[in-house]
Amino acid sequence: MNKTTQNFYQLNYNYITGFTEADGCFYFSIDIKTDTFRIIPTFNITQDCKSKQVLYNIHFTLFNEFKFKSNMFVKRAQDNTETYRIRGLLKCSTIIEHFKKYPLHGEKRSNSSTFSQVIKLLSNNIFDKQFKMLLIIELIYKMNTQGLARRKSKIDLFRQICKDIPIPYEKIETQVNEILRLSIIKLNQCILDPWYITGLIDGDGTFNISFSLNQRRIKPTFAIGSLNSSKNILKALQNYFSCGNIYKVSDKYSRYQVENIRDLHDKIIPHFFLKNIH
Ligand SMILES: [Ca+2]
Repeated sequence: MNKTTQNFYQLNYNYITGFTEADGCFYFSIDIKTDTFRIIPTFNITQDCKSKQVLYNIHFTLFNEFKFKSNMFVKRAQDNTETYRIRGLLKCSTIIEHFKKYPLHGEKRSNSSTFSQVIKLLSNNIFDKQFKMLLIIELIYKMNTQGLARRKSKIDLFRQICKDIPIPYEKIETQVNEILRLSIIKLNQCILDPWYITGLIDGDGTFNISFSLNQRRIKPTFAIGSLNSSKNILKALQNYFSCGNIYKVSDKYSRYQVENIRDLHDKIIPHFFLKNIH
């Protein structure tokens, strides 16, 4: 890691991918005016304010910039978080290039791929403008939009585009299925880069020490959770560290956990001496 001017650090690219797997998000905002609307590709990573330096370093590494526009980092006082936000076609194309070279491994991989397909559609003229917008809206609404309040329903947007012309549902579906066929990626057992693991754990991992007065013991735990749809990552972590267990927490969620002191001492801790957390 090279220290550069102004205290910014060049991060490892795989670290950025791991960190995004934990806390990043790809989506499109739709800026609606009375007669028209604009589709704005957006890439976000949200962190607790005390870790905001990592966000600055991510931007520095991806864009080689250390002068930031004020709208690039958004503070939220309610939960004391800061969001790194990259918006627009040009900058998001740089983001896509990064994830092509250093791919995600979990469910977000399909999201980043759909994100890339929509950006491709936005930038080319294969379809006529109206049909292109219908396709893009359909794809956007199919993407993972957890936590995003959509102000308008998909059908309302379709109507706004088509006005009095019937909405060509069948044609949209056929074309969208064709596009999605390219972006749905089977999530297999994967081999994780060590820096990716550090990024992932920096974003979502926990090191915890609990005290049990009844049993008179201190129990250290290392854990990281994920949606079941990305459970392949937990399996890959278990393989990488060759220790620990995977527990099903709920129908949607699982957790990889290491509690054995020897394993923590011999396998988990040494990893972070070599590939340290930021
Ligand atoms: Ca997190």
